[in-house]
Amino acid sequence: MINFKIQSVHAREIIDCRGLPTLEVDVLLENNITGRAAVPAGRSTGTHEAFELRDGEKRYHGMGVRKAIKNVNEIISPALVGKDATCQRELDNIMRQDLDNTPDKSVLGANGIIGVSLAVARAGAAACGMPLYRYINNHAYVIPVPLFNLINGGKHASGDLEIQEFAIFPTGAQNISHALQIATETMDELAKILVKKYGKFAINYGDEGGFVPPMKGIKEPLDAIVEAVDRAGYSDLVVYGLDCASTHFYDLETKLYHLAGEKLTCERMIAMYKELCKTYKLVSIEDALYEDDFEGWAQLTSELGIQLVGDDLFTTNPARLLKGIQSGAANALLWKVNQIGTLSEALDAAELAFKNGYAVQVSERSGETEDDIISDLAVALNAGQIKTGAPVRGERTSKYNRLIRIEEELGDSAVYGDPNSRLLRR
Ligand code: 2PG
Ligand code: MG
Repeated sequence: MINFKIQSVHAREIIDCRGLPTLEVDVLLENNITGRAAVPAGRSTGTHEAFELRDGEKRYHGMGVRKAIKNVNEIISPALVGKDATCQRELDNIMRQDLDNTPDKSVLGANGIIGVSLAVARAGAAACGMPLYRYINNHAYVIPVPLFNLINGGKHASGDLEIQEFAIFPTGAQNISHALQIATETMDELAKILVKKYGKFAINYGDEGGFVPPMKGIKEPLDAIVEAVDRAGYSDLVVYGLDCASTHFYDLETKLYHLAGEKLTCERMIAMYKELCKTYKLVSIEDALYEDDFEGWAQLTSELGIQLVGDDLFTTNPARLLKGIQSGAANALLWKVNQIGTLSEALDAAELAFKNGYAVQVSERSGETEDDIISDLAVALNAGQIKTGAPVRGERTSKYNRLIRIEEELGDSAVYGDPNSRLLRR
């Protein structure tokens, strides 16, 4: 009889890719098996995300997470000791309902809770002798198409671009290794184009490993990326995506978007996106409009006909997603586990999305660690798409390299990309 009982839960403070503190959690079972997970952090966060508890003290300029750690070690741990690690939902419910009991997990801190939730999943999988993707879904087989973010703007970069992410989707690649080859060769070509046109500082990296050239607007970066793809010889295999993170250039008082020197209404934003879709092979736009403008989103969704992903709009929250479904806002969910704070709730959000014909794009945060858990989760969901930055820097490559291993493990049963996705139809 296998013993799945939790012996201890222990959190420690580590640092993320921006040099900011975050939590790493170890869940130790009585059979000496450990599950470990590290917690990512956003920078262009949505207002409706679960509460991230920071110390607000002198050390690390207020960004320490010792209070969240204390909550894990002194409140969550005693409540979970002796419980079965494979009862994920039960354990998540103990944390969110019995111990925290706020809608945004503001008593204990969602950063602590999600760390425990993910470490519990890893411990359960390890105790069952299974890879995490298989433990979560016995029918997991889809290797996600990566959305490689090659030019960084918005809050992820110290440049002038308001749009946060300019990305390529190698939808025509044969497998994940081929997708990575396409992305890195394209990045190489892009570097040459940027250095030639803007000088050597143009290829400094932003938060997600993409370049930060001194460009403006939307077309200038898109043109450079399209040219790079062309020079690399992959025009037939690549389509394009944006994360506009538009809430962060939206003026709440005037209700106007401040973009590339202009002040745009919602209608003009939609018209602009339509124009862009005529010029570029754009298949996916994330956070094209303000996070609370469900009406504008519904209009956008009915007019555009491409994948429209809700990130700050939904914050992986089943209640907000339901509102979106009912109002016809967006047709895809950006899926970030730490936005909601437990794995079970995040899985509920994904299920709700799929049931209603919404796509799910699994995503990293701009503040990541080397933890590669989202790769397993993306495969577990058969989501067909993952967004985890440029194919450089350890906190991004850890995810891509994990996908290579999973694809190898799945062998002939692996399928690259979801054949039913609207991404592959354009
Ligand atoms: C986003 C994310 C990840 P952040 O907006 O989609 O790319 O950024 O983690 O800063 O919220
Ligand atoms: Mg986003």
